[in-house]
Amino acid sequence: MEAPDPANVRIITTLGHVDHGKTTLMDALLAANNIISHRMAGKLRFLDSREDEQERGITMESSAVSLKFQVMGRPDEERSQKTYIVNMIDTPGHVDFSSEVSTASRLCDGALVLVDVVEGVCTQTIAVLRQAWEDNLRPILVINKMDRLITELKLVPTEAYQHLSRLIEQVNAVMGSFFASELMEDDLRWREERDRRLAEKKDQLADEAEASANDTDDFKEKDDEDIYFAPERGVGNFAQLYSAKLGFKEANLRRVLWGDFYLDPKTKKVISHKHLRGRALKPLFVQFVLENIWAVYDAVVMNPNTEKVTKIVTALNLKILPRDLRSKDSRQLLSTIFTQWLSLSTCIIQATIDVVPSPPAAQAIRIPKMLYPNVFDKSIQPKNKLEQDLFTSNFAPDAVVVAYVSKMFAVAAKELPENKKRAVTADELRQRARDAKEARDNSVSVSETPDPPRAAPESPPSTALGETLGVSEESEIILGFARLYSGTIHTGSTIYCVLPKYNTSLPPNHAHNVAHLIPAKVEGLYVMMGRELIPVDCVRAGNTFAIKGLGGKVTGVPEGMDPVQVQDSLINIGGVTRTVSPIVRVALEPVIPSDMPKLVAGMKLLAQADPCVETFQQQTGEHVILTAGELHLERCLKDLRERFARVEIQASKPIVPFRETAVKGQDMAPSKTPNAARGTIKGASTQNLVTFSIRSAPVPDVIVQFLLHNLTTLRVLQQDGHTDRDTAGSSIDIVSESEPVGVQGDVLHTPSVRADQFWSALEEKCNEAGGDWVNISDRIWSFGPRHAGSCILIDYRKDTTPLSLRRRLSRNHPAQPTNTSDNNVDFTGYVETGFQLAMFQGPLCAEPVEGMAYFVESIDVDADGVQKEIVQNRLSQVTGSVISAVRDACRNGLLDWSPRLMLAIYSCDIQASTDVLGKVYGVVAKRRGRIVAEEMKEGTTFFTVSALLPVVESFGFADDIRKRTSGAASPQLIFSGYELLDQDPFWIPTTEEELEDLGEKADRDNIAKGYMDSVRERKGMFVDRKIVQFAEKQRTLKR
Ligand SMILES: Nc1nc2c(ncn2[C@@H]2O[C@H](COP(=O)(O)OP(=O)(O)OP(=O)(O)O)[C@@H](O)[C@H]2O)c(=O)[nH]1
Ligand SMILES: [Mg+2]
Repeated sequence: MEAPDPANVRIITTLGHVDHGKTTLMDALLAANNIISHRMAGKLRFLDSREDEQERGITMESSAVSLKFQVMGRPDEERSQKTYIVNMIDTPGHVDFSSEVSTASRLCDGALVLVDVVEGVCTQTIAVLRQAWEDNLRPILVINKMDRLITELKLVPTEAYQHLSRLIEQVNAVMGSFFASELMEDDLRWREERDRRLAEKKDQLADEAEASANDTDDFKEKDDEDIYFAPERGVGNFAQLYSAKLGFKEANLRRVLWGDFYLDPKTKKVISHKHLRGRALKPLFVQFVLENIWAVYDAVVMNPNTEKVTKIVTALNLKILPRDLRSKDSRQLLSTIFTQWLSLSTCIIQATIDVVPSPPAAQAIRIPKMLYPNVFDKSIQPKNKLEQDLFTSNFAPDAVVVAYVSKMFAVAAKELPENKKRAVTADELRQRARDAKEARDNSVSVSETPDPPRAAPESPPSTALGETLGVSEESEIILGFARLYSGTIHTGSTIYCVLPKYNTSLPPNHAHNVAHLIPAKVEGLYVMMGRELIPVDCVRAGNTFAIKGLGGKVTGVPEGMDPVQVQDSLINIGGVTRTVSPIVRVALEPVIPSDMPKLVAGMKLLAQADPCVETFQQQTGEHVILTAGELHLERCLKDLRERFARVEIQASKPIVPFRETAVKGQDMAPSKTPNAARGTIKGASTQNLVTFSIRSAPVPDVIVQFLLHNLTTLRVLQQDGHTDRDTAGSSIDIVSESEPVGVQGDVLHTPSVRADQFWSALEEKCNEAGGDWVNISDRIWSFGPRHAGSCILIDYRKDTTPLSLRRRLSRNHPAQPTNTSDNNVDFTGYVETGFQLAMFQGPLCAEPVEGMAYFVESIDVDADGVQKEIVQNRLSQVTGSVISAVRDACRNGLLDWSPRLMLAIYSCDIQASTDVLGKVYGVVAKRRGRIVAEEMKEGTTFFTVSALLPVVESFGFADDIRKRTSGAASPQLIFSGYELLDQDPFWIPTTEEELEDLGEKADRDNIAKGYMDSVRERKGMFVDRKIVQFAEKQRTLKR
């Protein structure tokens, strides 16, 4: 494909809720490019190339195509044909695959947001709109499945018009709420303000539009409400059709074709609602657009009438073969008529070209935001040549080559074009060997730079991985899916892979960076056409492409292979922000134990191919994968079995995270430490060298909520101050390297405050909570678990300057005064480690703790005793025992209150018709879920039911619902956080009544204990349970 002018390139993606018709829409565009036949368009779902995608009718992986279109210039420009290249990505709508959406939207400049006209705005619609907003994509709203209004809801045109306006208003309300939250304004106030402004403008606009429509001058558009979807911008097609007929200028007609505008039958002029004077006229949109479409449907489908159809066809001046006219297949006839009359692909492409900016224009806006996400200045000037090239999408030969690889994906080696065509000749093999050798020499020359010798990257690049498995026709090749932001990339050139953890503020040869900068050779470049890959020699900036030869997530830089020399060109455009955190964890095991190496290699490939999967080896030695949900898990297992590992695999039951916490119960047992406030635990290290007193208490809800919402901010804050903490060496990280950062099942919210406002906002919340919490924020020593959570360690000692995280992190403050003099050992770091340990694995079933505070009231050190230990070289025993004593104290402190488990909860919206509603309720109740809202969808017989469902009880839920309702209801489960299960797992009946009702142990009815014990059992912890009760009775039963 010859390189097109960058101004004629567009990169867009389809976004939308599951089943709203994205892949079907892509079919129509592919048909227009003659990739598939028109007849098959809509039936084939060409881009769903996986077998299971076709089977289930659900997209699971995003796929890309590059399409070429000849488009006539707009009337106001010169009327010449131009060739446009539109790079498109089709994304899945199911929430389990939303990581595919984030990776796709990172690469694109615009998005087709599809909304099913009947189902309206659904959960994923909102999620994808947010994604588009955050990634600065230009969205185009596509209201899809219009035929359902006619054939299913049987609306008349006027009703349909109202339905459409309501729908657009809903979508705009969603857009508006993002806008408002960006301004951090009060939501309600903003909404009222907008309504008022719109009402005011409506009258004024009506006059203007009315005047201008009847005017013969061209109207100049001014968009101040740029963020909203405005249908009047989308009716160009019709304006073009009718302008001549009605004698209006096209641009003017466009303005009034949507909205409360009417054609006065007498004067033949457009009037606004103000001049209606009670006449029952229909809006222009109804009269000229909807009624015509309805007429076609009526003649073809509802009341088939060949004569009428012929009339319409002649009136519209369409060329339909008589064979088609007489055909029994009314759908076919419909689509033939509409393709000719109102071509979907033309309309979509025209809109894309008009609305979505070209890569140079888009990058000028998007790149600064990507590079400086925390700078809110509107205009950021490029600081160096690299930024200059990036901002302008410069493809000149001297431009820096930077590509962003948003994801890695796997294709079977035999699918690659170079392997497809013919067998490799002996000559070529030799050439390949030579190439490979050269590549090796090249990479050696890289490490021969004067830098300190660096460790070879841990994991070999994936292609090498494929090779170790033996590249046969069978093996999988990992390709990178990328967009070139600047420069021109050639096959055979050498690039640097900048992995997500690369830190640009440090030099490339810094120990931290070495492992995150991997040189690689571009082995192949491809333009993607769905399942086809077309090899190309070079790709210019502003295009998406597939690249072979990479290991990880990269941005690349060519030539001049000394990393220090190219330091200025190395940037890290960053990882993909994840909207769902993987929550379902299973341990895997090959059926034949000797297949283990294959499984491990396969899991590595899987992790590269799907960024939302995390794979690692647990400390217990188990190989574990973490996935977003049940469906996602199924796909991963299938991929492992059939593509990546090719061995039979056994999966454990899904493991679901819990949280532990404590509340103030009604009648708690007496406090463990007599004569002290509840929760106080006194502890000591070996030989009482270090003694301490720590008081635990549940954190007030306002603070917990605030912290949970701002986990990301908290992490950012501490990352910035990270180097300080490293040197201070105050705390030891407790979890093995291989586990992913963060605690499993964290909910990642959009933070409500920015990093610089964090502490003052926290202070406010603390003061709101009152009591002990007033003015506490300066005494906060650490958060947990893993330094960012809702548990707080507070330095409450009276006699010292409190250790304050806030002060430690604030840049302009001098270093923390440490109370270490030369011969005094500072034990505070070990105290913190003990706290972190206890928060990471709580006392109930070693799950993370949420919402507990620990006030350190005293730490006393027997300095002389410690000196003696140092002399005898036994300090590490002391420090070790401090850690475990603090850990135990924190755990016991929690148990001193009334302990609780928290369950991971899915929220789900189920659309169900009235007749199956009862069954839906039954399934939800059986799985200990509860209904939180129920709403009738306007203008339909659908109910939208919102329910909450514990994740532990959710496996098989979607199938269960589908079965019980014969497929009428199909829920999507979205992980929404944790909810307290208000039951003490240690509760046992005490009163006589309870004993009588529930038996001595009541474990049947203690759900919390049930969950706790099952987790403990899994982890091999002690479980307090009698296996056989009433043995005699069982014997009698058997008889
Ligand atoms: N009535 C009607 N059905 C449609 C239309 N477009 C698509 N469909 C149907 O909607 C269903 C879903 O279509 P897909 O294209 O697979 O939807 P999708 O958005 O790609 O779904 P995911 O990728 O799984 O999120 C299919 O059964 C299509 O036949 C339309 O315009 N009218
Ligand atoms: Mg699809």
